[in-house]
Amino acid sequence: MSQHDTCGFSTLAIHAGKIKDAFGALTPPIYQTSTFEFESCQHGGDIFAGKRAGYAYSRTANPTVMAVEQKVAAMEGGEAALATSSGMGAITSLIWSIVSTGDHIVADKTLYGCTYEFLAHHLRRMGVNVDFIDTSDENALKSALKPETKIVYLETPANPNMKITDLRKVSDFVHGHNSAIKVVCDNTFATPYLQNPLREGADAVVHSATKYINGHGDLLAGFVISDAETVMKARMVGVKDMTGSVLAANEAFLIMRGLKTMELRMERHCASAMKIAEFLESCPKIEKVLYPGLKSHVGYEVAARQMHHGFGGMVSFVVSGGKEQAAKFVDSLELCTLAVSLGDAETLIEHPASMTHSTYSPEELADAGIPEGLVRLSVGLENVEDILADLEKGIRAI
Ligand code: LCS
Repeated sequence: MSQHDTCGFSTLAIHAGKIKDAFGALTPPIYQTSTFEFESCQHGGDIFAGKRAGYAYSRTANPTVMAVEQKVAAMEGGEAALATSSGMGAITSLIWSIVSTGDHIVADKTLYGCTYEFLAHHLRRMGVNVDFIDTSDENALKSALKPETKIVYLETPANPNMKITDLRKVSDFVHGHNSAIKVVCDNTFATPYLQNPLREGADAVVHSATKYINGHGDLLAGFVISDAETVMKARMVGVKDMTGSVLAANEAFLIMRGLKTMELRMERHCASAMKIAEFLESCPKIEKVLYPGLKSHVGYEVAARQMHHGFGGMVSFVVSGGKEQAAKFVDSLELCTLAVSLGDAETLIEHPASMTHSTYSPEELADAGIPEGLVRLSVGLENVEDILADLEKGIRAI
């Protein structure tokens, strides 16, 4: 048993992947270098051939980036991790390294808007067939799987309507059908603190580390976590040759700095989000509150089982009166910042239908369960009473 199997989350977030340098530096050195000097032609050739360990060029590996990769792999319970320069870099680098023309992907209908755009338009343009279904519906899953299916792709909780999918059930069903199909879960909303899809049977996890993993709204990054072979392909085919979505050493340093407080941050995000969800549920002008920690959420029981320690910091709600009233609500707020992105110290609020999910047509939005009046709140780390007071302004405005 390795140390990582016995340590608590915050211990891993602080200590895993530690770099031991010549000076005993407490924090990881930033290896701000594009390339690495070889001792001889033989030495360089051996590194390129994979015959010996070592660094050659920072598009494939860099010590600071490697440190954050090891940390995140340990936090997710995966064999290996690949860091990328954005969440979209992680998603596209993984998928490009798996599929070819003629292959098939089954994806959930409710996804982050750019993931949907990539799958629905650009991958299809390249001859990869993609079917969008409700992956929590076993019959839909059963009829969607084909001999050419390579990936089943989903988010839970899903952006932006917090739909919950039972990862264990989907993974067992898909692997029972064909063990070669990779179940890929975007774990951005849940974070590795609250949910570990690999432990629920998924094959690969992707993250937008721009969000909670970094947690400070000051950079873009992504991760792929999986078995060593899948990660190696995502690195050597996906990033090295296809997307070039390389994470910079300085960003890796900042992510490690952010991770030291991840457990503390998530506890506060979860506690405040629960209070805010309960408050919104008590407001007659709010048609529906979508938060998996509420007993009224259809996914509550599954979420309570597969998400440990809490239900996350994202709360979505439907304002009565549709888009016009939703806009009035959002525009009347002062503390909550009107901005896309999520997982930061600042509470952020946005209107998915016109912003993050504007890549969906009105019909696709309806089919994916994203109403025009839906507002998405990323509950920040401010004093919760101040956030509640601001939201009361929104309620008064509608
Ligand atoms: N996956 C999910 C679930 C996301 O929410 C996002 C970005 C991505 C992947 C892509 O990550 P990025 O390339 O931006 O690091 N979500 C955003 C959002 O909801 N608002 O702004 C970005």
